[in-house]
Amino acid sequence: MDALMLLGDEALAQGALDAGISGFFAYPGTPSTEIMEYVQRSKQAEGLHRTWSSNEKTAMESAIGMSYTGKRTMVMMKHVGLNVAADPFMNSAFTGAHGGLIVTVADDPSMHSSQNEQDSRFYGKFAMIPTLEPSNQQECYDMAFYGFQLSEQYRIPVLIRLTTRLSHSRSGVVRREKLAQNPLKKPDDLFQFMLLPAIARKKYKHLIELQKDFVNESASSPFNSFALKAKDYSKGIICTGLAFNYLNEAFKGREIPYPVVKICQYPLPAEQIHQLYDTCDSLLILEEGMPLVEEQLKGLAFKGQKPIHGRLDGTLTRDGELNPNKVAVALGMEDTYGSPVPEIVAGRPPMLCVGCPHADSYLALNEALEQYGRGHVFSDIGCYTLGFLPPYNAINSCVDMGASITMAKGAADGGLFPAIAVIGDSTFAHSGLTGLLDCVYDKTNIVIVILDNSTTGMTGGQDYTAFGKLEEICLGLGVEREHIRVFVPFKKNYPEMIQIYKDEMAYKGVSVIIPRRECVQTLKKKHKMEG
Ligand SMILES: Cc1ncc(C[n+]2csc(CCOP(=O)(O)OP(=O)(O)O)c2C)c(N)n1
Ligand code: SF4
Repeated sequence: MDALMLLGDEALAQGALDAGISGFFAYPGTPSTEIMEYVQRSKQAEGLHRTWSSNEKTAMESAIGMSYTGKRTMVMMKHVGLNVAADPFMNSAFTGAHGGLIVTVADDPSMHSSQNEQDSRFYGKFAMIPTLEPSNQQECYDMAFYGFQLSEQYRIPVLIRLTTRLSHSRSGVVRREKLAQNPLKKPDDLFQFMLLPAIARKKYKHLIELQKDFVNESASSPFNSFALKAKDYSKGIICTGLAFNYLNEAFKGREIPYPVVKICQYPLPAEQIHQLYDTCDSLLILEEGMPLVEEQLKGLAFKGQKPIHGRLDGTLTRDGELNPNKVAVALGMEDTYGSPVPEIVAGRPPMLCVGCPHADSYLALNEALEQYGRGHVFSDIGCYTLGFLPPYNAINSCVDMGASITMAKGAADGGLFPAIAVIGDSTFAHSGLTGLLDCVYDKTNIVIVILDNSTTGMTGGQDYTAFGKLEEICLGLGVEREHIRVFVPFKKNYPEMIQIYKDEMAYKGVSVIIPRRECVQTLKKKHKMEG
């Protein structure tokens, strides 16, 4: 079969395409975005579902719906997206799958572009479903085949957890024989997706019964390995996902003197871990992300008789991603970290692009708010979050997608005046609509600024579902027509923009202001494509 040089994200996408998938559902978010972008570029994917969803919850539910039809499907998101999709995700462990259902979540340890560094393996454990964690790009590809097979065999969703370095690094991937798509076939059991309490209780018992099968699958998984015979038993090593690569890098010729258990499929294969514990003087746990395995081992079972080293005792940093150097130091080897960055190298904080429309929207807003001082603007997540930094210093919060409107509402309910929410157009489509409806229902005294740059700028310029419909949506949700104001954010328009901000602050009710001008980066891309 032919080989391709692929990012981890792309390898998983190509694996799913070759494994007979019928549809992808996703909302963009680093480091998962490239999965859908690859599928959207792929000729092989023509005719499959591959457009962006409004948010991760709608994407997850659509994937459950496609699984209902017997077809194979995958839903993709970044780690915090799984919080948004948590309700259908957790319940999908109860409904189970019909057609193969893979939930792919890309985590971002070290928070290169995220609000937190939560570890999605905990969600896999929480939902009690099989979880796969590739250690290289080939495994990303192969796990798509294996994940669908496991999902269809046990009628259960399978979680695949990626991390930034693997998602965004490239390696050769050998392809397999392609599988055909599944035909349309409704579930044999028409109660399968019906979670009324009486049915859900039975489903929970079934899920509990499946756990021993999932452990057995982990014990015989092609992605787990148990090298229990070794030269030196002073240390036994358990490593998960990408950490396996770092471990191999630490030893010349990949000759590791210690016994090694490689875990890329969960739940944990308990028996093999017990064997490792019994034969070694101590354990070292190398896992990318939070100490999920280490915490389980340090639980009651082993009563701490032998030392277990990892992130919890400071052998490795408690937070942040691993790297070959951190792993080598944890193994007692020399610290080969490069020399410190010289002082002459200045830090370069991220900035809005020159000519960004958000810059003008903020500068005019600052002027309109001058008499009130700082502390009135609740923002959200997107390029416009950079309005926090100088020279704008324009916003005061960024918590999770959609929180701008609802936090400003809560603050207005608490008596803050003026209460301003600033939200991007894609973020508004993702999770701003229901917050706006709350404001309309309560006649909240609030000004909501929807920054319309015609794209999802922060993640590289994807389409979004409310494009071209913002005014109609606001009208439909009950905002009065005369309090939906649109302007073009340009320096020459500042007097008009400031006046509009002031007028709407003076109005005691719900106002929506839409500064509308395209992102200069997407505009550049368009011009380039047009030649
Ligand atoms: C729940 C969740 N999903 C996805 C993301 C990744 N993400 C951050 S901001 C953003 C959207 C930004 O687009 P928009 O609101 O249009 O603002 P812009 O960047 O274009 O200014 C996305 C997808 C996230 N942080 N949280
Ligand atoms: S990518 Fe677009 S929206 Fe983001 S900072 Fe640059 S111009 Fe502004």
